[in-house]
Amino acid sequence: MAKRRLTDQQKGRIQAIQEKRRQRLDQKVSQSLASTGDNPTHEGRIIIRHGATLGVMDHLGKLYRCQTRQHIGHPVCGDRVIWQQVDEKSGVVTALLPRKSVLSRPDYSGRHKPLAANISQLVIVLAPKPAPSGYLLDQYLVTAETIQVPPLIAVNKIDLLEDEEEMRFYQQLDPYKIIGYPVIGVSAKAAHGLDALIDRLKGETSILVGQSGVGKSSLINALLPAHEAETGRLSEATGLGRHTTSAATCYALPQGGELIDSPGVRSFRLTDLSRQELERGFREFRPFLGQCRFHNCTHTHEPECAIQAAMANDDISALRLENFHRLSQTISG
Ligand SMILES: Nc1nc2c(ncn2[C@@H]2O[C@H](COP(=O)(O)OP(=O)(O)OP(=O)(O)O)[C@@H](O)[C@H]2O)c(=O)[nH]1
Ligand SMILES: [Mg+2]
Ligand SMILES: [Zn+2]
Repeated sequence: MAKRRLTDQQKGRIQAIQEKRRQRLDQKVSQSLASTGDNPTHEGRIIIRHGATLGVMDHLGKLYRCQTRQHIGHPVCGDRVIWQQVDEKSGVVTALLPRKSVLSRPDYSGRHKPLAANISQLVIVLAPKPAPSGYLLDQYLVTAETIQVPPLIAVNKIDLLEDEEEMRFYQQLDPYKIIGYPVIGVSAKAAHGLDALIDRLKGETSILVGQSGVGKSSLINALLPAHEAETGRLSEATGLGRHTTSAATCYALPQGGELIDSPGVRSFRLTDLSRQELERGFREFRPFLGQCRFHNCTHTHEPECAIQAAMANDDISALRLENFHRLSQTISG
């Protein structure tokens, strides 16, 4: 008991010290926001964003805790920026460079907020446990199609499945494989299938997305033996503590490529999407779009519906069409 209390006390003290240090750093950076005028500018990469604080990496791989000027937009993990050094550990971001892609996610109010930028691959992580939830996979795939970032479906925790269960799990994904989405099986715990995953990550900036608990951070751990050291370095540079899973965080892979860990979701709504975008987000619908008798066909009950006909012809799976209908009820456009 006594020992436990002491530990809690120590923890509190450490937290207080960290908080003070954070405040001092913030103060210094705020003061310097006004006074970096002539400091040399550098190009850098946002590795993590936490509130208003950014972890910026310079071209040598050194991390700086930065704040950002108000007017430049909302830099996020993966963004390329221009920044000015304030002191040996901190700086100010002064410009956001153009993005190749951006992945957004609705916040609690339903407004889309950027989560990561300049990604070239969306790795959707599924697992037998927690079981895949409804049409979350379809939502991610629609997102990938809309932002034009190719997806990869990664089934993690295959160590939990016996042969037959494994087969059944993959069978659920057959409709996705048929329409061209790559599916791979891995186990972060048993270090299984990691080479195939690494092959697909090489040369890409990939983000791991999926339900909370499917093992995104565990995969990062398995792929990055130096991960612990890296998070330590990150927390030191940003003063954000060791647990960075609450924010998207970018890691460099030893084999080449970058991997972004992102906080898990339970579900999200594609509120910002138009009906047309949703239709195009189901890639196998595309050859049939515009061919229904009615231009505003909902593909449910209308006569001469090309989508319904394609389903009857096995060109569109009943499951995907059902998920489309469920999703079309959630969008505003
Ligand atoms: N059996 C098994 N368990 C795993 C595997 N990968 C991860 N886990 C376990 O699953 C749990 C969740 O793993 P995390 O890596 O924290 O999951 P996450 O997706 O990062 O979760 P959030 O950060 O909440 O989004 C942990 O208890 C892991 O030990 C795996 O391949 N096999
Ligand atoms: Mg995590
Ligand atoms: Zn139709």
